[in-house]
Amino acid sequence: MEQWEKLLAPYEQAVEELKIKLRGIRSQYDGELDHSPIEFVTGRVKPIASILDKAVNKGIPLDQIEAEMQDIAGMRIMCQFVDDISRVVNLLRKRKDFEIVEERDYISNKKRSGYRSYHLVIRYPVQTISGEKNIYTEIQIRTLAMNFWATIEHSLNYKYSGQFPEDIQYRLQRASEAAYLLDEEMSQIKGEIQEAQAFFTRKKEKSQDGSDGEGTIR
Ligand code: 0O2
Ligand code: 0O2
Repeated sequence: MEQWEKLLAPYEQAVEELKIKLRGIRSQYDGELDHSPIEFVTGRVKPIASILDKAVNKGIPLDQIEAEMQDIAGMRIMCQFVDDISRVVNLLRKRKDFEIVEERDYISNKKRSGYRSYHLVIRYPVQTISGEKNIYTEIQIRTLAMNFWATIEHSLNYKYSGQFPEDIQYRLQRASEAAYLLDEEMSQIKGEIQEAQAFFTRKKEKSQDGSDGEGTIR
């Protein structure tokens, strides 16, 4: 157990640091009163039981886990609109605090299950008392609709151990298509939605600071 704690400590640190950094992108857009391509960010370190299950399923020897399992540290970035995803990817490609080592586009190439998301694998340097340690972290970038589908499918997957009854399989495929259509529809009225959101943000500011929401104090 002590060895697990030691192994996972840098991953915990990476997740906490990346949460602050990625949430910071959102705050910067909010500060500029500009539409943020990031809606919210979550992160987790994979539970030990899931690491062990995956190692067995993929035939990864325990002493190779760090080199071969790329999602012990996992971040998720949720976006409102599909084209926000490429904006986020471009922002991440420009960063100097980590290196992107792999990109998997499950949006252009949806998985057979119906899963859609954009995945990046990065090498993130964590500063420890014994020096710098570069660890893999997986960043999943998806819309709220993609996230809704993936979360539900993940729970059902757990319940049925990946062997879905035919009717559930069919419903999940239909739900995946519905999530795709929802994203398409929202993209069509994106301008309208953003205008409304900007209006309400200004209105909120106005009621908070007594200004007219355009930076003018009355
Ligand atoms: P479960 O049952 O696994 O869903 P904060 O207080 O906001 O700083 P906190 O409370 O640690 O941070 O939570 P955060 O970061 O908002 O979200 C953690 C949850 O996000 C986890 O739930 C995961 O479900 C999910 N999550 C985020 N990123 C990933 C990822 O890359 N892969 C997977 N599988 N899940 C992710 P819990 O708490 O582990 O519960
Ligand atoms: P968790 O922590 O339970 O989410 P593999 O890891 O073997 O599945 P690969 O190629 O190493 O495959 O990685 P991939 O497919 O790029 O990303 C794996 C992660 O993406 C999964 O983590 C899920 O979080 C997510 N994912 C991939 N396919 C699906 C899918 O069909 N449905 C759902 N809901 N999520 C998916 P894990 O390993 O399941 O861990």
